[in-house]
Amino acid sequence: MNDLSAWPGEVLEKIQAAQRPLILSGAGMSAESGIPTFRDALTGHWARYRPEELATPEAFAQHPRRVWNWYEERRRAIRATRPNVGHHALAALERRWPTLVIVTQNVDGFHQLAGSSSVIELHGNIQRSVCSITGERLSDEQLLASDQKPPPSPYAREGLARPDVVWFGEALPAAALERALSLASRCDLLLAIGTSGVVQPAASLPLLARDAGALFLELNPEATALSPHAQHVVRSTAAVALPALVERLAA
Ligand code: BV8
Repeated sequence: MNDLSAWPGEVLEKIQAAQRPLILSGAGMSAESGIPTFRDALTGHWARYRPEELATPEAFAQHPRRVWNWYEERRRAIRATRPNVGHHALAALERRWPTLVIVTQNVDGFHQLAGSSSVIELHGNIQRSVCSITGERLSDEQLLASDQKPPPSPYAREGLARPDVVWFGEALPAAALERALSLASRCDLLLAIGTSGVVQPAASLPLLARDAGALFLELNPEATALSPHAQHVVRSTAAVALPALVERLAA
């Protein structure tokens, strides 16, 4: 069901006029693929933890097996599902707007899987594992060489395999952040999709764009920390409103 009313005429005209659109996506983008959003990623037996307690280098240092198992469970959940029609709508929009870039906080790789070719991963990718000391990539064979959880790293004596994601308290990949900041300061449209706008520095990108003169739109079924700053809010979901946007722009 496409919610055509989600994009009123005057907003649609401004979107159509955009030359340098930028997308900021968060966990809500993958919610309709069945992947719990980050703030509710801790369901079941994980519910006694907060994400900020597991997604940190300290947690990994103290409880490597617990942290590794949480990521293994999330990796399995991601591999058991697919990008949704919202991801595919953004890939279709890129065909209309070759300059479209997606800056994502998500670690599931679903934008790329759906066919988007210009994706900046601010927080890494859960499908990749690296050495906890050297940061070198571990292959599936190296991961499967041991049944320890987490597997030992072949690159450093005390090294362990860790997910190639940015934990709280860790710096974002410098090149990715630099490019995202530069694009946000030069875009003429920023659409934030499915993010609560809590995690920094990603959450500052829409405000940077807006202060630099861009039209800032938010797509989210709920109010967020970013909502008051948006020039227009689409209270809908990614898998409903994004195909509708593609349809409206194609009309
Ligand atoms: C850093 C990878 C410095 C791991 C993640 C104040 C200012 C600046 C920084 C800080 C600050 N206070 C604290 C900090 C530090 C911290 C931070 O921001 N903490 C938060 C809790 C306040 N930031 C950091 O530590 C960052 N690093 O600052 O480094 C530094 C510099 C130099 C040297 C050393 C250090 C690192 C942050 C990255 C953390 N890693 N992920 C993993 O995934 O396990 S963040 C994690 O949160 C995910 O990536 C997630 O994507 C991201 C943001 O969450 P959201 O995507 O917004 O998801 P959420 O669940 O919150 O919301 C979902 C939304 O979707 C909701 O609004 C919902 O309504 C909506 N929704 C639901 N269904 C749908 C939908 N929308 C559309 N359609 C639907 N169907």
